[in-house]
Amino acid sequence: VKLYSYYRSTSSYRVRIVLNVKGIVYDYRAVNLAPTAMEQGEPGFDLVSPMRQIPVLEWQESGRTHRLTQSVAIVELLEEIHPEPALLPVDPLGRARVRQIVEIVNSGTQPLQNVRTLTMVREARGPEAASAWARDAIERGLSAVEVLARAHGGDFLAGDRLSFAEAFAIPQLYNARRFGVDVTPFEKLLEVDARCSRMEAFVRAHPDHQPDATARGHGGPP
Ligand SMILES: N[C@@H](CCC(=O)N[C@@H](CS)C(=O)NCC(=O)O)C(=O)O
Repeated sequence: VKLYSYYRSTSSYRVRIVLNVKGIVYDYRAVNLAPTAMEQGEPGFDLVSPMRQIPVLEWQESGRTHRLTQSVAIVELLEEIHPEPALLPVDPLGRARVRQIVEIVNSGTQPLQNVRTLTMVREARGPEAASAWARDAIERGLSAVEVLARAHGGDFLAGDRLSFAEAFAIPQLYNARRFGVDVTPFEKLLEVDARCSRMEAFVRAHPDHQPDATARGHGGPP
């Protein structure tokens, strides 16, 4: 299995966490999304990923190359093929509560603060407005996750078991810090983040520990 990834791409970070939790060994294929490189725009990359985005999971089966994009689709496939350890509860409402957090991050937060959106806001309104826009989107999303985690969480965000909720919310919390969001009100999230940061699967998936991480990349947003 090969994962097209960029060290601080939060959507890739989600998939790295799930691959690690499930013990699936993968090859890391770096795609440099930095504004100076923009490798996602290279000719032919649309054949790998029609949206020219990462993550992309690639594998060989019966002599054919298969590829899948979209982190939600990828992790759902991994859950079905490698059911253990399970990252969705067995009861339907429990599963829906996990997916509720997944969607708050996946469709309600990350698209509002991705490179494309922020470039457009920056061009229309300037760099400070773009940073404020990103912080606002992240604060709104993580506040909702916090409310739900306080209501339904336990040792983890959607109960007492690790689930996709952490695979999505922890990378978004990483981005919150990167964009200078005050994360101190997110007490439940921080508690779960501390628990996850002691798990090897999360440590190995962290942006700082990817082969393409650079000292240059440890600063603020591009
Ligand atoms: N919904 C997609 C989002 C993918 C996405 O936004 N990827 C970003 C990195 S986190 C990307 O490739 N950005 C480059 C670009 O849009 O040009 C997923 O969950 O996989």
